[in-house]
Amino acid sequence: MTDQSKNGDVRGNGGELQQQASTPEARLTTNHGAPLSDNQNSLRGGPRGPTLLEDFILREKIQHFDHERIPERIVHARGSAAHGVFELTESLAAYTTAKVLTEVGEKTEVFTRFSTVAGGAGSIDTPRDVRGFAVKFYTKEGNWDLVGNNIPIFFIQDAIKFPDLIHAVKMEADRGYPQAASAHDTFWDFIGLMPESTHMVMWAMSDRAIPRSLRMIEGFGVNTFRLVNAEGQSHFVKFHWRPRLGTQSTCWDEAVKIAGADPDFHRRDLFDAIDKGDFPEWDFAVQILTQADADALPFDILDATKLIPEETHPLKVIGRMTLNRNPDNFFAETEQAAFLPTNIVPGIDFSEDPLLQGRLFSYQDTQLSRLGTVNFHQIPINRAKGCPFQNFQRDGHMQTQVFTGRANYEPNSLAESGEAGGPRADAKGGFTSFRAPVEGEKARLRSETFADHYSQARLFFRSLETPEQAHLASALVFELSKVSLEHVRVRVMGNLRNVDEDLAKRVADGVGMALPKKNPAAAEPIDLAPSPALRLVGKYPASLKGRMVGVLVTDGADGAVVKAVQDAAEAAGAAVEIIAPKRGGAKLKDGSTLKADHQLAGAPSVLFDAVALVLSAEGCKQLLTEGAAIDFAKDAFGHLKAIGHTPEAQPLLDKAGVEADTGVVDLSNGADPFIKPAATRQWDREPKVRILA
Ligand code: HDE
Repeated sequence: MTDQSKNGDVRGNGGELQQQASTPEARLTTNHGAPLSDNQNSLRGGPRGPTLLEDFILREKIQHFDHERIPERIVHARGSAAHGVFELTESLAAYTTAKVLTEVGEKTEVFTRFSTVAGGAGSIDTPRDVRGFAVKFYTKEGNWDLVGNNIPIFFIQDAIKFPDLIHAVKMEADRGYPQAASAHDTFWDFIGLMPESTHMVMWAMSDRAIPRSLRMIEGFGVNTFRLVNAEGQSHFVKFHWRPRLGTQSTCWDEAVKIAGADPDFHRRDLFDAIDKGDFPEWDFAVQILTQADADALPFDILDATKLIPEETHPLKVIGRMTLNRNPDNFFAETEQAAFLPTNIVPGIDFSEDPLLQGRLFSYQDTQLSRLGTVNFHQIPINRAKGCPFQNFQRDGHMQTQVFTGRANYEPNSLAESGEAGGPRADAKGGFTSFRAPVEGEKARLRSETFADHYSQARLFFRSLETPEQAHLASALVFELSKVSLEHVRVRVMGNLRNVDEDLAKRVADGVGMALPKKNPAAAEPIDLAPSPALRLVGKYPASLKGRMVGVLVTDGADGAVVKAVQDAAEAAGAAVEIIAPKRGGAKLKDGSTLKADHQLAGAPSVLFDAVALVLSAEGCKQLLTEGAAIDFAKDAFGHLKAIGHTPEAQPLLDKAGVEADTGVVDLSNGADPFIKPAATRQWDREPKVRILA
């Protein structure tokens, strides 16, 4: 029973307060606007009697809840997104009429969604996986969606293999696992049987597939597109995103541990950075090729398993994207965002890449089952914002537009009698397909020019720095060791021998198997000049900008050292968080209390890019029996991070097996010497902490 008090609030039987609205504007209503008097109790026949079917308020609320979920994306289900702006800095007017690429200084609103591919919507952020990098530009000429990845190539050459690829990588059909992992039989079975996937597998096994932050990944349009200029001439184009923060990856062991410590690691990182005004930025760049340039390539520009080395075809930076606003509502925006490669604007066109051609059908189609209606373009996040959209498409589920008048067909002459006649096609400014010549017999064919599956896989491996090569080899060892079918391992290894004999030997040795015979290659691989741009290590300057330093502080610690680390790290562009054995903070040497951002057990060092241990002698002694503290130091060392420390922390470092090196810095001489190693991983340390293939 409820009891109405004087101020209008209602108390339930347990005496709990039920908040009441005091104005019509503040009051709860049903979906249809009827005001509610009670949001705590359903309508019952007597205080202990049955709930009545008549309770339309209960039924509406529960029924809405029952239908809250929509089917998740079949791929790229797990994603995080942000709003932002794209600013063009250099015009491509010689190549295209697209306003978004020709009006220098123009700021175009964007919505960008990053994603993993294989896992479900509730899976972890840090599996070994490709990352989606989808950008919706709300241009003046309609939405342009550049639906790319953080890897410039793809597994397959023809869209007809996509369902097979995805079935193979997702959880196995009978057992429903593994979730968000490629290390299992069916994935490697498919890969071994599909030599064209070898190049992409190199990338997927590289450190690119275990990024530290979504703010630190490159993006690629992957497929070849066309730019079409005012004269109707076409150039091929590849699109690239370059993170201003540089790239950074995790160690595999670190990625695995982050998954436990914070499954939302990337989502939180992106949200927090934007929330505090540290807006991530990417340069936007293009590679432009004439038909003659394309013909001179040693591979087919229409083959999505190939990249165009930027050493031979340099990138031209033409703009910048800044992500500066978090979504207000995850479901309404991030979940309902529908990216479509078919969303292009006049002046941009498709190539005949058979992978892209299949994508042109798939994305529109999948929205129908995911969002349930042909009117998904009317959902606010999907609406064209930069210009009106108007046509004679009508009705359908969830139609939200209220059309007036009789004009729902074209041609019509209604305007002749004074009625609104509706929009018309624009022969000059409207979208015109490039008049690409088409010839040949109708057949299910793969062009001979798609036959070389290994040269670029070799190019990629040989372009990497030594630690990256070792990580790639070790990732292959890890993944193949999870494969239970021996013949699958043998076949994959037989393909690898076409890539690089040394790599194949290292992997076979790591797995503990004999090196099998080389598989026959459809086209003998050739040696291409290495492309340093494919590396991660050393490609961008070392930086602490946008990174996170974790400072572990105990009671009795010297506050001046904490402050020195904080000041130096913040001056270098990093954020600093304090970790203490108790959430309430640490009582410092001078008697003051330093507030903590985290309790030690909930903030392992995997969540930080560099760490400092500012401990008192007594504090250190206590931590010697705290596993979380020992792991904190041990993992920071194992994950090649810089460790700053007070001399009093030495017993903990010893217990954690931390050995002296240039990345382990005594803070007695100030925090500055800690900053340089903190801005990078200590690659030299790696042979001391793990056996790599
Ligand atoms: Fe996708 N892909 N894809 N894909 N893809 C989807 O569309 C598909 C491919 C990519 O944040 C789906 O709306 C086919 C390449 C991203 O919402 C689906 C083929 C590249 C996203 C689909 C490919 C991508 C998707 C699932 C082979 C890099 C997430 C949900 C022909 C250039 C976008 C959806 C977001 C999503 C189909 C290959 C990138 C099923 C058939 C290559 C970033 O339509």
